[in-house]
Amino acid sequence: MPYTDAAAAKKLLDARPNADAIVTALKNLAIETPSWGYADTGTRFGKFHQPACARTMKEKLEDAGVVHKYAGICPTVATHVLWDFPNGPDATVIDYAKKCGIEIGAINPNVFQDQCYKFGSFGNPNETSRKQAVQHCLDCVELGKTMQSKYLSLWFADGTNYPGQDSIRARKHRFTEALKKVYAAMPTSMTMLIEYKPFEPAFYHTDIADWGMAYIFAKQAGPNAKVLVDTGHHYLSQNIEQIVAWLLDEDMLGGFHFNDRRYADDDLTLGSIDPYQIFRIFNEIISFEQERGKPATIAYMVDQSHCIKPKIEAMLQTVDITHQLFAKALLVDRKALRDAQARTDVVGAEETLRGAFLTDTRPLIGYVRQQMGLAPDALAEYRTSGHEARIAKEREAQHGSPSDAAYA
Ligand code: PSV
Ligand code: MN
Repeated sequence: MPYTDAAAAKKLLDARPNADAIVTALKNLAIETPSWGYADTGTRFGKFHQPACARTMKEKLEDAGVVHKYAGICPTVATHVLWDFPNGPDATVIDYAKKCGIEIGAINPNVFQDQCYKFGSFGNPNETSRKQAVQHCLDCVELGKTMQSKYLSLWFADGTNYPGQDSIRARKHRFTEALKKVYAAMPTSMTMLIEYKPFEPAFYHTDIADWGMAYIFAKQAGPNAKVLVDTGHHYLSQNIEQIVAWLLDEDMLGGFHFNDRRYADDDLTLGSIDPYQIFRIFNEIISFEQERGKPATIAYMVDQSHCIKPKIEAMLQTVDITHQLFAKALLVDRKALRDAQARTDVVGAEETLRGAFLTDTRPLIGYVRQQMGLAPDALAEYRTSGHEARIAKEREAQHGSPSDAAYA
């Protein structure tokens, strides 16, 4: 069993001069899971209901707590305000989260669902709509204060669907003005994350289409505003690790929304399609951190809502894959890489990276997890626990079949 292969873990670590630092980094990795990843979701064509899915905020917190209990590295849960607090702010959430062994992470305002956002939120030509969007974000800052959240995570569905529909520059100016207003209300303990996306739901232009636009808005807002990279929000073949390297170098990388995709923003499990891409992203981060001699402040968050995989299992699988890929990047022989680069030994440099990527890090993950007092293989442990069947039964008894339930 790879996760319990102690000899393989020892061999991996013995070969590294920085073995202790590798183990510490693996223990300290923190991955935030999304509340919306526990609720029933689907595609725009329909939903396939799961009896074990979370119907209420309490159940979402319970599920995030279970993921943290098994994974050991998911101490926070991101909240999507309108989906989680449909009746307005609820201060009891913070205590219930604690009871579940977790804390509230990023606060995600929702300025895309209301009818008034048909033509946008911060970019909308209609002042009333813009005001409503700004007010909602200001309310989210207040909610964040109550929840002791460190992040206000902003994503906008804004854009236009047809050429000529609106002035691209006027929309840019409206955005700057609104972002500044929200930023001004944030406490200094809070970081504003600005997410970009090249298309969807707007299909001619998106107001924050790429990292450069997010960077400019963040710079205009203030020093505690950074760029959020959602791995699914890029055109196919885009070099995401280069974006990450540049943002790190400019001290503008705030966080990630992790997911994988085959075509567009597909919400697939991280690393299920292209694990080498995620490895290369982590490689840039670890290379930066090791050169600086200290960790970068990056919010690692999952943004996946699975429609056919069981939610908790999918989240545990995601976190395990992330841990493994992070470990692979930690195993890169930095000196060998630097030397090969200095010699312009292209093959040698690439083989150094590939060697680390091809290493089976499951024994190392198992070893670290056991040191943390956890079972070596989180997913296997969960799958044999009977938890999924238990909550399915309990939740159906409480709420009825998911197809009849009112989703909160
Ligand atoms: C939009 O596609 C996005 O990536 C944003 O982060 C949203 O907040 C999230 O998905 C949930 O819909
Ligand atoms: Mn996202």
